[in-house]
Amino acid sequence: MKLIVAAVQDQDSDYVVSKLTEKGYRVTQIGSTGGFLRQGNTTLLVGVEDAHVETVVSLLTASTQRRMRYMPMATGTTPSGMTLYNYVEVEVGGATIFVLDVEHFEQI
Ligand code: 2BA
Repeated sequence: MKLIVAAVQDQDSDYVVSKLTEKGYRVTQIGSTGGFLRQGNTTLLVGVEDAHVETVVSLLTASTQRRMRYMPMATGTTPSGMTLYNYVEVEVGGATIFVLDVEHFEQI
């Protein structure tokens, strides 16, 4: 058995979860924050038999999109002390996917 951990964008999370549950996969949705942008994203946990990993990864790939985000970056200060910002473009997602071996699985 494997545990698939996937960071997806909030905009895609409801759609991805509905696609996964439609196909009979069980999923846990956790609100998370990306360390670089410090913006909200969603972490999904999907426990599956090994033979289903490829299907779930394909589903995640098909149900998420890459998007541009803009991150404010301080570039200096005016003589009056106001901070000046530029926005840096950052491309985020579709999905960042980890596939982990599950040592033990039990439901009580
Ligand atoms: P964030 O950490 O907020 O990263 C958002 C996007 O910023 C990343 O998109 C990437 O394009 C860029 N980025 C991140 N760290 C960077 C750095 N040190 N220098 C330059 N650009 C950087 P994605 O790669 O698609 O990642 C989306 C989200 O997936 C991340 O949000 C984070 O929450 C998660 N993630 C990505 N890689 C991870 C990893 N190796 N371990 C744990 N979480 C990860």
